[in-house]
Amino acid sequence: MNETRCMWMRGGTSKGAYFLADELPRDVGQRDTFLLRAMGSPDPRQIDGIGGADPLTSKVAVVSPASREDADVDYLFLQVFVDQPLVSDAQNCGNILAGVGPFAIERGLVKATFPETVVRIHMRNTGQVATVRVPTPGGVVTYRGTAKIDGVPGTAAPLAVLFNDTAGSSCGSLLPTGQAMNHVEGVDVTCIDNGMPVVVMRATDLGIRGDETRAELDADDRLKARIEAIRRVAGPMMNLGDVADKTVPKMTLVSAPQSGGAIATRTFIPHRCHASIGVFGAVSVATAAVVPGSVAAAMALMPEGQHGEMSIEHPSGATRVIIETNQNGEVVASGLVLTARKLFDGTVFAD
Ligand code: NQM
Repeated sequence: MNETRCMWMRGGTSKGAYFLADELPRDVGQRDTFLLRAMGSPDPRQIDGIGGADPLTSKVAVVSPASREDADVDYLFLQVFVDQPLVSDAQNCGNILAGVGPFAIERGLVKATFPETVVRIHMRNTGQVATVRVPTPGGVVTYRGTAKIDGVPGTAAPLAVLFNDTAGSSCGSLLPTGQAMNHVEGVDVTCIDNGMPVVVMRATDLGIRGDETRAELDADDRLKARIEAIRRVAGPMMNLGDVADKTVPKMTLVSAPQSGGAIATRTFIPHRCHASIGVFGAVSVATAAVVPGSVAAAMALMPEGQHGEMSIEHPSGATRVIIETNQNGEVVASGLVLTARKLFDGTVFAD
């Protein structure tokens, strides 16, 4: 296959190519070859493709009719590496998820209702279902609106996203090591998975303040080598096996909140610093903050009650996450508001 239909969308604070599954090669090897060529990988500039030379803009959503009854569509997330010839399905992506509901309606997989359409999305990477409310006044998707998310200029239509069963999505349990805190390579860590495997560490334990810019942290090769050494040990402890070629676990350095939020973060995904924070990354860090004895709990400023909105600070602002706990303090649901925008619809070539 040398060309196929493709919609280019911003989803949350990421950007990617959205495809219908039956418009891509069925064979996984051929599919990945096509996607690498279309994105322009491997090349740090992705000059010969549509990728944006950043892991956050080299993403793919593959959407198909649902394979289970409690969902409307299936969504497979693929990370196309920028400078390696790799395509990975080893992680989910909550930002690209934001565009899946609108895309499914635009392509006719889901019929729009008035004034909004609820789309239940089976996230194939991890096996859970997310529920997204897509504004469809007049029976068509609207991208314009008043919702603002940090890391994206301007405003857009709000997409309310709800997750119920994301604990242990990739690692089998919320705390895959069985403990709220472990000691790895001389550093206290909390290994957690509430939608995304994340290793939470104190920024100060890694010799930084926690308010540095993305560029400053990306330029710090010693820091990045230390984080990678911790990640290689933590990965197997989190039931992820050898993580040398995987994009999980994500590595989040936390510090006391600086702008009125619950906690401040700098996240490596895993080799470059995130411009903000991933959606499931934010949900997992927020969850760590409510786990007694975790690295995050000690420094987080928590909301009152069982239905708390937590603001997870990051390099370009904050992500507001709703974390719902039961009487025992266990997290039972999470949610947040995202936005997405259709940028281009056409044919992508991989000649
Ligand atoms: O954690 C980046 C992103 C992500 C993933 C990454 C994401 C999530 O911001 O749910 O959204 O962590 O690689 O798109």
